[in-house]
Formats: sequence, structure tokens, C-alpha cells
Amino acid sequence: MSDTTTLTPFPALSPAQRLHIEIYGYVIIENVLTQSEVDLVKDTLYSIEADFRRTGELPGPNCFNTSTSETFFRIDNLPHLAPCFFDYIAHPFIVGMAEEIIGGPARLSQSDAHIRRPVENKEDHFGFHRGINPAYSHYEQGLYHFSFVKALTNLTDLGPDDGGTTVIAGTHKVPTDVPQEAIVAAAMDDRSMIHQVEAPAGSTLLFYESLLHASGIIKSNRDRLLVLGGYVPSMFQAWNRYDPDPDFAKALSNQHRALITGEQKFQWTRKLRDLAMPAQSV
Ligand SMILES: O=C(O)CCC(=O)C(=O)O
Repeated sequence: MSDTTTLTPFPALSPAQRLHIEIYGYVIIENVLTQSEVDLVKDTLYSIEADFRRTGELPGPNCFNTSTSETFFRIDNLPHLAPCFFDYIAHPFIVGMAEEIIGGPARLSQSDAHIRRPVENKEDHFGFHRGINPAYSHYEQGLYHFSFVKALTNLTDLGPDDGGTTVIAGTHKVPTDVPQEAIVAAAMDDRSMIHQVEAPAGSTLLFYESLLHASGIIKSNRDRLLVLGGYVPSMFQAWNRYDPDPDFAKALSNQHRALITGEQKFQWTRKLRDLAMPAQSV
């Protein structure tokens, strides 16, 4: 175990990026991963899938598949499965963005990597969902903070036909009193509210988990690969089955162990910015 500390930028977002997520519930940041980082995660994911298809085996303990269909392969609980996965979930800029939105120290609550392939039925039928009630929010310095934020990075270039993540802009603030079916029906009536990610590989979609979101529909013939980390305040628990691998956690630095275990719990130093504050470069 080493006790070296990696600095996370604060604030990580520029005023324009912070305002974008405030208003729309998401922001897209290009060039978060380099091409070689993208290639490494992509190759690792393809090789996990190939091994699974050949042997039926998972790449290690304490992980699982949410889906293994031909058009959707997903491996869950990543940090201990490959160094490139850990480097992603502990990426200083990604953790910095997550802590800015949460408003204090973050822990990992979820991590997964997906391969999506074109489907036969290309109708615009989106599976919009949100993982958590918008009520878990608070304002500090006039800015909306939220208790569950996701950083989803596309590993393939996304044009309009490539099925990028699709969101209903601004719904992070619409309470659950408004039935979800009504929100979706209203947005489908005026598609200007439905935004779909188009961005080069290595771009990160940062979004409040209360924002209604869905996979896009792949209309091209290209695979779409992504990796994502979900972050919550350190005193929260991990989602079911995303608990850290204990042997892996033991070998990490204090900072990184806290990131995946949440062991800092209520030792929670607020991190607050005002909108005009420039991003700290790393
Ligand atoms: O496939 C996607 O882009 C969306 C992923 C998703 O729905 C989720 O993270 O909950």
C-alpha cells in the first residue's frame, strides 16, 4: 500500500460547463480520455466479452453481468477487474467533477462497461429511467447539488446514428409527483427536449442520476462501447452487488481505498464553488 495522494481539481468544471449541467442536467466534456486510454478500455472490454462467450466465465470475483445478449453485453463492478478500469473510476478529473456536483468527498457506488450492437427494430422507443428520486438534492452557493452523479464515457465516436446516450433535458429537477410516463410522453411530443450525445470517443457525459436518460437507438452498423462510474457522498452505501472487492481494496492507497469503500463516511468536508470560479487545471 502506498500513501501517495493524487490531487483532484476543484472546481473541475468551467463556469460554462457548470451552468450547462445546472440547466440541462448533463454536460459533455470532450477529451477526458486519450485515444490510447480509450483503446485500452475498449480492448479490455472486448476481450472480457470474448472470454465469456468462449468459456462462460466472468473475469474475476465480485463482478457480474447485467446482460449477456448478442446486442448488449455488460460487465458490472469494475475496479479490481483490470488496471484500466480502476484508472477510469479514479481519474482525478472525473472524481473532481463528481465531488463538485455532490458537494463533498465522493465514493464509488456503481461501475460498469457496456457493448451495445445494432438491433433489428430501430423504432424510437427509448427506455427512459432515473436511478434516484430528485429529492436527494440540495443547493449551495445557489447551485444545485445532487447525491448521485454518473460519469459515462463513450469509447467509440458517436454521430447522430450511433445511438449515443439520450436524455430528457432538465428533468433532473422534475419531482416524482409528476408521473414518469407523462414526462416522457410530453417530451416525445416536442423532441427539442430530447438530447442525444454526439461526441468523439473519450468524451464524458456527466449527469445527475435523477435526469431521465436512456440508451440511444443505434441506426448505423457500428458497435457502441462505454464505461461509467457512479459516485455518491462517502456516507452512502454502494448499490446492490457493487461492493468493493476486499482484497483489492486492502492494497490501495488510503485515498483510493476511501474512494471505493466510502470509509471516510461522515468525515465530509464540504467543497463549494461559486459559478464564476474558473476551473482548476490539473
Ligand atoms: O446506454 C446508455 O448510454 C445509457 C446507460 C444507462 O442507461 C445508465 O447508465 O443507466
